[in-house]
Amino acid sequence: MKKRFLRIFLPSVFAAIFSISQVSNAADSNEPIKVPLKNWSSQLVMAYVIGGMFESMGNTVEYVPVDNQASFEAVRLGEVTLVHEVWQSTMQNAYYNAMAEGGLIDAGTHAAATLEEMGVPNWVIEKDLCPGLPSWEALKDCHEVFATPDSGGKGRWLEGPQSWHGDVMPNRVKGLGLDDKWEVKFAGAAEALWTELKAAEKEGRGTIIFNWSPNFTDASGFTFIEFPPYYDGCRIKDGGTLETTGCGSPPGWLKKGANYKFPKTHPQAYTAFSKLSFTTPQIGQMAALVDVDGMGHEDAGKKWLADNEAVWKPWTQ
Ligand code: TMO
Repeated sequence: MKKRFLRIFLPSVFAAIFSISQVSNAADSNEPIKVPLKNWSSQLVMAYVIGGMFESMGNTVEYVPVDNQASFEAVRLGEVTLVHEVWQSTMQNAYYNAMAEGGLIDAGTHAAATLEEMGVPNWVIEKDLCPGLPSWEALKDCHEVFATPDSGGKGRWLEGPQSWHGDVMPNRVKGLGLDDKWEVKFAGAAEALWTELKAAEKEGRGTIIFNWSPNFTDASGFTFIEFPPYYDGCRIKDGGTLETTGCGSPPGWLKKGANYKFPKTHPQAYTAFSKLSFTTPQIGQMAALVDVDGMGHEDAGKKWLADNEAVWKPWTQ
């Protein structure tokens, strides 16, 4: 009697419970979702934004510091679950290599388009410190305005950390025939670029730095220099020559990627991550909370979530 009761009634009891609460979706695993922490502000704040979004859905999150270029292999191997800011111009090779090796999947594209390029704060143009900017050709005649005590009379071309792009900028300066007038210096970290922006403005001298968009400087006023257009193979490391390596940076997309198991182990979180898409102003705001307002990355992520529920809540439902 008892057995028969269980056999006949239990399945219908379960069916009733599930249909009443409409829990027809598969539940996420209790295993933590591993979110990478890298070394620039928007990536770090967005890590806490996405982690907080997963937590609001009942998931656990673990934050894992990773080297940017190594992070794509780490996703492939499942050491981190996802990457949320894949910049086409500097990361697509590592991203597609990890995909071709098997284990990293494309998890969609943000609304924001990207550019990583040398440029000047707008006041350099407004004060006409280098007539002809933003065309690169203007740099032939105004290097003195950009000289610093450490640049030996040449203009200082402040590139990001060398680990970001290797020899791309020294090669570009040579390729454009600017190497007798310009000296490439590498910043130790992203923060050194923002320190330089502030110092140059205070001293009223010209400055040229490597920068990117989306970033907090979209709102504060920054103009990218227009170089000869990029094409596949123009750079020396891609088979180009001194004649072609003067090319600028390519505009690009901003993608997401995930370990191939993520949709299966955490279908709800993966669905939200796949839907998630940030715009240029949203990513700029995330960076500004840290680089303009001086907040810590984690607090900035919490603030952004609190201020923007209407943006992210729909992705989790
Ligand atoms: C770290 N960056 C946004 C320049 O690729």
